Amino acid sequence: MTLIEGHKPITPADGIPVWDVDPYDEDMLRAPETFYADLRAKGPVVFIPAYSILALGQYETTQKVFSDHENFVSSRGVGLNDFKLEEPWRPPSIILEVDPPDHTRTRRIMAKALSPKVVRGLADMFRTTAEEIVDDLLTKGSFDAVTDLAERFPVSVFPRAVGMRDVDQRNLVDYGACVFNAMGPDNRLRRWALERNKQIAPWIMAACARDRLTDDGLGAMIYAEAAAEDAAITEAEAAMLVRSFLSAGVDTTVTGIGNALWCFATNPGEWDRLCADPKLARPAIEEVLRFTSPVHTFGRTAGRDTEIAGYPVEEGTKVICVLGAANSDPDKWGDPEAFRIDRRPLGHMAFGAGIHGCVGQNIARGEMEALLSVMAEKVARIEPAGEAVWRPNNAIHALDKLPLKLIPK
Ligand code: OVM
Repeated sequence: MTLIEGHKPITPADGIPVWDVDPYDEDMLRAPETFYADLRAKGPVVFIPAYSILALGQYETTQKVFSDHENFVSSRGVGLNDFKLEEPWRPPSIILEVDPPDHTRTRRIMAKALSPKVVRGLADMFRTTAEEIVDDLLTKGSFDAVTDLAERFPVSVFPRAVGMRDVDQRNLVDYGACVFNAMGPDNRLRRWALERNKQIAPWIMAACARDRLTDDGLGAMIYAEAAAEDAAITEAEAAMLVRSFLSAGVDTTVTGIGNALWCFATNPGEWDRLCADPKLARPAIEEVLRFTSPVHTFGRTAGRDTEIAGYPVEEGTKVICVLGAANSDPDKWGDPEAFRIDRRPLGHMAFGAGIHGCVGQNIARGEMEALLSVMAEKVARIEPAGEAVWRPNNAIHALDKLPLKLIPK
């Protein structure tokens, strides 16, 4: 059988709309809003022949399929490659790219290391670091908020939380970008990722080793699980779970923070509201996540013959869940194109849904809250100082450049 993008080509069931579109076109990835709207308008499920995949963008169907780990598995990869048919581009993640019961065992360990209690213990360090960085930026004129703030803050606090001895901003951010680009088709972005990964992967794996981690971080907590009596994981698996921290915990929060700054720079009235009522920091974060969907697309594979919205779906079908489209579905959200920090968008899909829902979401929120709260105390206005440029990625909707100037209170 000839594979397409590393998976079995499918014949869509009668009645599923066929759409001749490339969701991974770089212009589309930079400005996805019309793609999101068109995808939703075509129906609950659409067939895209260019990649022989199904795509979902309406909130209800996307949420249902994404949470249905029994019919739509992760163990065959969450990108377009079917791990059952083709060699994965890197050793698969032992939490992301697995199903129960394997998933249950590793998920429990990661959830413990990333619990609300652990995150509360990091709050002071997050705040102090945010103060240092914001104070420094307030002395500058304009700066690039992508490198100098959105990257700098998480790269200052997250490796420290993990207990990393080796920190390299470029390698850490690029590794996340590689992981997410690798979820897409064999395009320029994915080919870049596979090349860049050759340089970074040895550095990443070395940085995950027990002796490259301090005794008091999240990494040490994972290794302690491997050292315990009746340990649930091996030491090699501990290294793989630390790799998951670095795969999923840097580029995602960098993107969330960059997107938050963009939201406020382009909606100064909402910044005024946050400054007037700092308790809005938490709901504001949720609205940033809904409004910009840092992870715009995530995949699943039909593990057996099943159905979507009443249409039969054959085993082996790759399904892309367009989280950005679900998060802007007018059937779910009133006036979805408006950025309103007091919206409280319960049920947004930015962290996914179901048993694979982001295990790091507490720490991600903790980082964003620390930074936004400190800025709300010190910064009167977040002013654009040039054109914002988006950076295409097969799974992440992130900025490439965001020139800003901060006006002190
Ligand atoms: C992992 C991993 C990588 C990318 C994303 C992710 C969003 C997890 O390596 O476990 O979750």
